Amino acid sequence: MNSPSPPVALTRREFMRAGSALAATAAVAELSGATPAAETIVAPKLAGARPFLTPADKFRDVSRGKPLPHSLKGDALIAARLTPETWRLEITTDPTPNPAIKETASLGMPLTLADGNALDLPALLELGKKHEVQFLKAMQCLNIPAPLGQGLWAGVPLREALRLCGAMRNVRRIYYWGFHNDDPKQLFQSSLSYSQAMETPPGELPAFLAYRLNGEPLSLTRGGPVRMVIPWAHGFKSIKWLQRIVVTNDYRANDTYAEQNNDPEAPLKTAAYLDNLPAKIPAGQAAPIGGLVISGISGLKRVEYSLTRGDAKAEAEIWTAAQLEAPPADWRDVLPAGVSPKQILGFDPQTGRPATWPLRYSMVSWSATLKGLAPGKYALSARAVDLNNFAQPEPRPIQKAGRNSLEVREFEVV
Ligand SMILES: Nc1nc2c(c(=O)[nH]1)N[C@H]1C(S)=C(S)[C@@H](COP(=O)(O)O)O[C@H]1N2
Ligand SMILES: [Mo]
Repeated sequence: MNSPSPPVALTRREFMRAGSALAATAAVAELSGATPAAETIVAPKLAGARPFLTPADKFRDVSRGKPLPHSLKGDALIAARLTPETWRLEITTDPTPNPAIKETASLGMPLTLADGNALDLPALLELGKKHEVQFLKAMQCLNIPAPLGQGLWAGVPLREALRLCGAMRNVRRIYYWGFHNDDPKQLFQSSLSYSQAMETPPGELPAFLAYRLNGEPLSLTRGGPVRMVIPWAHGFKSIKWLQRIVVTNDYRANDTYAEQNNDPEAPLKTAAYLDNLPAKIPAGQAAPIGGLVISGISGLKRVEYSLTRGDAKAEAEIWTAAQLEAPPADWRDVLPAGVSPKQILGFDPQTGRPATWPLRYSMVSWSATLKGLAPGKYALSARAVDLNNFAQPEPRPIQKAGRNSLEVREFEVV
């Protein structure tokens, strides 16, 4: 593998400036002495112009159900127990244990609607006073080649909720689902191993029951009142409108996603995504390019891009390091009011600085500027290189373990 020069970090302010794009483009064009083309071509909207935290209603939505749970209103919403007052979480043993497994799971104290001891929101918030965790996480679907959004999520680790149920025996996995119109066909279920739920490695982020996003109560649109969030996984493990957790001795992952040919244990991928480019770029003008990059389970070393002439298929790819968005100089500029980075997992609790950059399971922008391109057709691609020096789409070219193909954008310099 070639080793390009180390990436240069741009401050957020520089990114925002670059985001007000044409001005920057024009300035570079002026420096290079080129005559601006008569035809006005709008520069690509640069990634840095995106807010660091995606507003709750601006996430790309991936939801099943008819009617969609977040379209319910009034009495239907109350009947669905999806208001803060009516929300309940049941934690039980497997109602349909696999007959092939002789020992069945048991719980010291199941939490059920029937027994009147299901967990309600005030009890969960009370648990949060002692055990709350917060962290930044990008939501990304295993099957969609673009991040859905990034949030500051807050809630209670799943292990703390499970401890409410007393002694457990013969539990190897934990299944959970959300509201699905009481229709088995609409069930969207996911699962974790017992160890994944209970034993968070130091420095890692726990599976948790989220009740806040970006400093606000978790909205119905994003899966509130309470949603599961699995930091290291794709979106399908982060079940919205959470209502039921089941402990079982069935050792198999029975995620709904597994039935659709997806790898149910695939972790979030390190991957770069390219913003759209205009179809035509005037010769002599510098063209800003960029996109987003998610730091997945294998971490991120750098983002690289490659530009090839569209008419020269055999041309060797040359990969050039792009610039990564730097951590905000002042986190107060991007975090909800009153939240200090010292409280957020993944940051040093003393200094408030991120322990890694980008933070694992979060996303940042990357950018570069193309200059001096001769007229002709081009193809641009971008890739992430992880901390094992594996360049996308390695080490996992199996797309059903998480979409990780190289994106290509074609354009013409005129
Ligand atoms: N109850 C429920 N939870 C769900 C889903 C769903 O259809 N129903 N979709 C999952 C999938 S596949 C993804 S990618 C994420 C998307 O989260 P978002 O809509 O908040 O962006 O939610 C997950 N949680
Ligand atoms: Mo998804």
